[in-house]
Amino acid sequence: MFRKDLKKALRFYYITDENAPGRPPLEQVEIAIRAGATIVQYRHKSFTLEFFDEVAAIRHLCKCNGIPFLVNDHILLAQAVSADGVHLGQTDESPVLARRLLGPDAIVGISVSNLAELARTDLAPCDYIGTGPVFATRTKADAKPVCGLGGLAAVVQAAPLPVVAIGGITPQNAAGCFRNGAAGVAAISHISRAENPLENARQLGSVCQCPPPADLSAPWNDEFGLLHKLLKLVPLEKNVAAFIKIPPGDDASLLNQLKNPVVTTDTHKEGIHFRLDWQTPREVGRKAVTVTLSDLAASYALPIALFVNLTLPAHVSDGTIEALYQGIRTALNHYQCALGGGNISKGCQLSLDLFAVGEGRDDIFPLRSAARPGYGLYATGPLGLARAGLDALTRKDDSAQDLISRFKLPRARFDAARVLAEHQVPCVIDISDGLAGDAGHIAAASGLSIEFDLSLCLKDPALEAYCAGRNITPEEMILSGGEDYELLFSCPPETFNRIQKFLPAASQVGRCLPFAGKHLLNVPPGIASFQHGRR
Ligand code: 3NM
Repeated sequence: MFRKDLKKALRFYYITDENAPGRPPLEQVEIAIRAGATIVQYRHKSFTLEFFDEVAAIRHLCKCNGIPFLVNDHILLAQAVSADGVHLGQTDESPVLARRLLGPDAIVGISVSNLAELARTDLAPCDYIGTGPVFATRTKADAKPVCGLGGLAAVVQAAPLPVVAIGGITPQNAAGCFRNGAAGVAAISHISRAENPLENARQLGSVCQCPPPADLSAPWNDEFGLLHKLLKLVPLEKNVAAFIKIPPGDDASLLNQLKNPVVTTDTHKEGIHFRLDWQTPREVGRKAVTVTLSDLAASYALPIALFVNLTLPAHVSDGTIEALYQGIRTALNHYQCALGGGNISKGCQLSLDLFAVGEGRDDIFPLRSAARPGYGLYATGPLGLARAGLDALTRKDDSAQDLISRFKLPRARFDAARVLAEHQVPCVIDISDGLAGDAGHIAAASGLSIEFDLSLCLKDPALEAYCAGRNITPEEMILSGGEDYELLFSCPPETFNRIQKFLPAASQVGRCLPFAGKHLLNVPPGIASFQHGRR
């Protein structure tokens, strides 16, 4: 992912020093990142597996801070720690092998100290060149003769790849390297062996014009401290405090008595339900809560309390976790739901397992099995928008922001649920699998056939415009998948006529018939319902 924007990433290049007295590589990298380093290379000439944890920790730190991490010499070590790439010397393993083993997205760097070496080097599998020593260095025992700014400029002019200057780099001579065409400067001892390494690193960062980050994002490690902090981030608002007798902080929280407790749970896993390269952590937190509470809306229950079980890989930073919780808080405040408690554990995949408790109604609890032949099938709002938004996201189409935000930030339709409940609509489901999928659940549970009729269905103009540009039909988007979280409901047509004035965006999407051999009728060929994990 860094390969595309490599030139920018090469600007302030820090290489670890295994021989810096009293300053281990992890500490060096922390300092370099604090000062604005844009890329880090782990270099350890006498590496053995006893240092594996050190490499993994540095790798995590770079990931938390969005900085590419490369390994010097060792292709397999780079692979083992999922590094972003390798840097190879002229006598190391070949760049061709590195490319083959690490894949097309890996960054592959190669050392080239002069024009003769450049002429001998196969640059096809490489992404950048390290040239040096530009100035005298004591850090590399077997360094080639100093090439000076002239030697650097010669390689820069002859090479088709960005060049990083290395060897004896200081803030005083770095500007000369940039003037001679270097894409970046790589430093070791000016930082690793300095009396005041942060100060030296900051000076170098300033010459590189690489601003330091607001703060270092450290990998999380204190489960209880973090939980405590997060619970504080979501204080019990006055309007929901009445739901909870003893708030979170003990082993469990004590809820006030509920007449009709309704309980639901939902899982949101990175890579399956959300992607942090598509959605911000705030958006992920907000959507996860909304989607979970939407099940309460579809049960005519009002939200009372939400419980959050977070699984966090070590590389997820405190900042990301806090942003997730800020999103959770936004949604909880919006739907007037209390945070009842939570748990945090380490795991390989970032995941939010949410449990919600709601208060159901005395008079009705809607069921998927309560549709009857003769009833109509209706949706509380326009459909297909979230599916089209997902389509736009995968195609990196930034012009469809309205649709993308329908995918990222759906609404739970408690407002519509209240209208349906007051009209005693017996059959409801929230649309999380697309119309075909969720209508299929109703048809199967009710033992009948549903005939789609999308000619009656309200079509959103943004969806129609998007589909026209993509040469697909809105019906495909409406039926074939997506997470609209509108409510799909079935009731007698007379009931719908009475409801419509309270829900002007509601429209008919089909009708219920006695079972006719198939649960879904009038489905255009090629429509498959979207299911998580089948992308
Ligand atoms: N490679 P310092 S010079 C690792 O010329 C390395 O290829 C070089 O360390 C090369 O910043 C060098 O302490 C050492 O001079 C650079």
